[in-house]
Order: sequence, then structure tokens, then C-alpha cells
Amino acid sequence: MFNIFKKNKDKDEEKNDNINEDKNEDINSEDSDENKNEEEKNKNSGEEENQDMTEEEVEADVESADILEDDSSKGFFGRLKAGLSKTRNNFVSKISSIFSRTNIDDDLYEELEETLIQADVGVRTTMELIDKMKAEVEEKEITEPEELYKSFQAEIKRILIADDEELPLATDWEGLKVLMVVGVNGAGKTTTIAKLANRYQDNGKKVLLAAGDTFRAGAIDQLKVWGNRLGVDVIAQSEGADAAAVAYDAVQAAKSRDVDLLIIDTAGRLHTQKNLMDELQKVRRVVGREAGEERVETLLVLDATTGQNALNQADLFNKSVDVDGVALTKLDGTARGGIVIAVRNELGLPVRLIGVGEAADDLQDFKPEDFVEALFTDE
Ligand SMILES: Nc1nc2c(ncn2[C@@H]2O[C@H](COP(=O)(O)OP(=O)(O)OP(=O)(O)O)[C@@H](O)[C@H]2O)c(=O)[nH]1
Ligand SMILES: [Mg+2]
Repeated sequence: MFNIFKKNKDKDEEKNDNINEDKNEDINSEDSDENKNEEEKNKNSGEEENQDMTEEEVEADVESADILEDDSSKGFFGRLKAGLSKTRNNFVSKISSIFSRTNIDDDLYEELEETLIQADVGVRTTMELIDKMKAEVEEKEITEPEELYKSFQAEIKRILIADDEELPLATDWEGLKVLMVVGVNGAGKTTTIAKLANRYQDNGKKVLLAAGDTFRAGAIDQLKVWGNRLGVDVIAQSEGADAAAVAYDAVQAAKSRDVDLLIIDTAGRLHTQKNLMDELQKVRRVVGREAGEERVETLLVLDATTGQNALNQADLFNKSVDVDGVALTKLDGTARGGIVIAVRNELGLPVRLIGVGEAADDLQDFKPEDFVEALFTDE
């Protein structure tokens, strides 16, 4: 009932058992020097557009973002199609020309394999798809490439429809729900949060935001400006504060204000930075303990344009904080939309949201049927 993104409800019980051990953790404990060094590295290595922005610049940036734009003329499906146009024009048009060949032969399979790998579908999934196509040809005695194309599309759809998911995203629940949003620098966490806050507020939910990115200069202001613009309160401390302490305050505030959805922003971090990943676990533990494990979900935001690297990120984030769902942003910026298939099939993580542009309506629930249709149907 509480699931917005969850992949597996049974896990909660396990977590409840473990959480008691952490009860005495001091959420305000100082970070170790080692941790700070790591953070310094993170600061220097991240390509962060907002890093040196002045307050006015952050404000102008958020104000000019068109996520509240009221342009429903294209409709959701039109937006999806438009957002996937790079992938359509590249990957899909190649695939379609492969299946326009006159014969089903080794060349066809080879070209298909190459194209799938180039589109970030992932090696294992590509091999599975090729094997499946060969099996279909044999079993169904398919001779026409065009007919095989239909099987191919059906197979992609089958991979994307995961049977352990509840679709669509929940809009109905009782009491507080906490969504922790994690990911590497610049993946689109804060923008995704703003879009979700906007959406759930439109749905009549009382939303509260927590400025858990206490690390990057300007991040707190950025969220506050969003809060202002959306008319949503933001719980924040000063830059450099313990992120877990902010999360703690935010959960208390959410409880006392009868909030339906608390969304916690977190600092971008590389999945390879152990200390920062530990910090994330700490935030997660504090939130679970204060809000109740069953009320917390973790959304991993991945930038689709980072390709295979996004898969590595997902794997390590999942090991660290147990990801419930993935938001795959910036699909409009890549010709390699096959990454959606890889996240689903290689990692077994449910893609719950996709970002196909900057506006609010461009953060869409991921619907496999629509996705496949938007990819493969001609104008
Ligand atoms: N084209 C496109 N741009 C997007 C999408 N989602 C986010 N962006 C842009 O990506 C940039 C980074 O987004 P943020 O939300 O600030 O990313 P973040 O993960 O919070 O970054 P840090 O706070 O630096 O870790 C912004 O310019 C967003 O407008 C999308 O689906 N499509
Ligand atoms: Mg951010």
C-alpha cells in the first residue's frame, strides 16, 4: 500500500530487525578526516555546473527552468516520442533497416548484435535477445525479417515488464512516506525532486523537502528556491551540516506537520567513494529509524547519457542503500536509449520514472508498453 517505487515488500521485515542495532548512533557525530579528504576529492572531481553560482544565479537558474510550464499540447505520449527522438533516429532506425533486409542470416544477427551493444542495451541482454531471435526463427519457422522484427519488439517489451512491479506509481497512501533521492553528481536528483514535488502536490499531497545536500555550495539555496517556487516547505541547516541531522529534523517536522510525502535531497557522490557511501547509509538508517522502515523508499537517479557507467553506479548504490526504483533522466539527450533495457535486465532494478526533457511533464512514469510503442512506431 505504501509502495511508490518499491521492488520487494518482504525486504522491510528483514530491515526492521537490523535497524534496532543502530538505535544508539549519534547522528551528529563528526566526520572523520578521511571522510573530509574524500569529500574534497569529490568536490574537485565533480563536474558541477552549480558549484560556483551566486545566490542570484541559482535563483535565476531555477526560475528559468520550465518545469512548471503548462504545455500539454503534445500530450504525454507526444512528449515521450519527442524525448526519445535521438534514440529513434539512431538506434531504432538502424534496427529497422536491419529487419528490412531480405533474408534472415548471420549478417543480420551480427549487425543486430553490434547495434544493440552500441545502444547500451548491455552485452548479456544483447546475447539473450539474439539467442531468443534464433530460437523464435526455428520454433515458429519464421522466414521474413519483418515478422522477426515483431518478435523482437515483443521480446523487448517482455524484458521491460517486470512482474514484481506495481504499476503505475502509487498516489494513494495513508500517513507519511519518505523518499530518499540518491545518485552521482549532476544526475538530475534535484530537478527530479522538484518535478515529483510538483506532481504530488497537484495530486493533493502535502509535500515537504529536506535539503540533505549539505555538501555542494549552493545546493541548499537551489532547493529553497525550488521550494519557494512550488510553495513547498524546505527543511535545511547550513552548508557543511551533517546530512543525517538534516534528515532527522526533516522527519520530525514531517511527522508534526502531517506531511504525506517527505522528499530528501542528497549530495551527489561517486559510487566509488566509500566514505560518502557510508554517509548515505547513515542517512538511510536514521530516516528508517525515525519514520519507520516501511515508510521509506530510495530512488536512484541515473543519467542515461552516462551509458554503461550508469550501470556500475546503480550496482554499487544498490549494494549500499538498497535501491527501490530508478529514475533514468536525460533520455532526450542520448541516442542510446537501450540503457533502459540494460538497467531492467542486467541489474534487475525497476525503472519507475524516465526523464525525457526539462519540463514537469517530461518526468514520466515508465510504462513499458508506451515506451516500446514510442520507440518503434513511425510518425
Ligand atoms: N535534458 C534533460 N535535462 C535534465 C533532465 N533531468 C535533469 N536535467 C538537467 O540536468 C542538470 C542537473 O540536474 P540537477 O537536478 O541539478 O542534478 P543533481 O543530481 O541534483 O546534481 P548535484 O546536486 O550537483 O549532485 C540540470 O540542468 C537539469 O535541468 C532530463 O530528463 N532531460
Ligand atoms: Mg542536486
